[in-house]
Amino acid sequence: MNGVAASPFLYRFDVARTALVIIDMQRDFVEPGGFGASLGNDVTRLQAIVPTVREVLLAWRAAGGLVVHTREAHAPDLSDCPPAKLQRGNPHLRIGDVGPMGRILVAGEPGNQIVPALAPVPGEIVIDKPGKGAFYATGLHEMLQGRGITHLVFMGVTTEVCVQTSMREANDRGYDCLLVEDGTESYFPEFKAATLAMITAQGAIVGWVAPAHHLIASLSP
Ligand code: C5J
Repeated sequence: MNGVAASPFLYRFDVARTALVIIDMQRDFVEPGGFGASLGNDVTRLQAIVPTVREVLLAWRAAGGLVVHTREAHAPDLSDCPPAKLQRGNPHLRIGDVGPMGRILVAGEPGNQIVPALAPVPGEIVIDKPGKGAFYATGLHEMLQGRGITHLVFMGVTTEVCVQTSMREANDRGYDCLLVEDGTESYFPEFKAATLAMITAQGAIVGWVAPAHHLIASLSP
């Protein structure tokens, strides 16, 4: 059993029953010309966490833990993208439009790929999700149940949208969830801060939060 010095209190987990879930570290969110930038956001804030996410990913792989990567991705015919999602916001490029990295948030396009530093390796699970949450219309819960997973450690972007939605979905399904606070980022620092506070409120109502070095230290033999 491992223990991470976390907020609001110690997070205990067994690597064999825990998956590291990396949410949407895709070019579409962290590079210029993608979906995030099309909404007018400064993507350099999100790029900055890539080295930390990689450090945790390498430590997790070395510890032999299961890794899950997600991508926000739609079918080329957008049959899995409801009009309510397609029409929302005021981006200069909408989902499915052609941008400098191919069609925005469409599976298989260059912009939809996970950034090279965090690329999945054989044996890791890669989930394409049409929603913000990793559990909606993906079969992820069944995959995790089949492997005996009870705990999830989250990183990725954006903190208040796809990461928080996925954590809340996971919490409702009975997983104990930890968010790596410097392994997640938002285009809006105040939204990230509010999300960390909401997750840990009321005695870990959604889960725990800890810095990457605390998690890595807990993985050392
Ligand atoms: C958003 C995400 N923000 N991955 N997606 O639309 O958080």
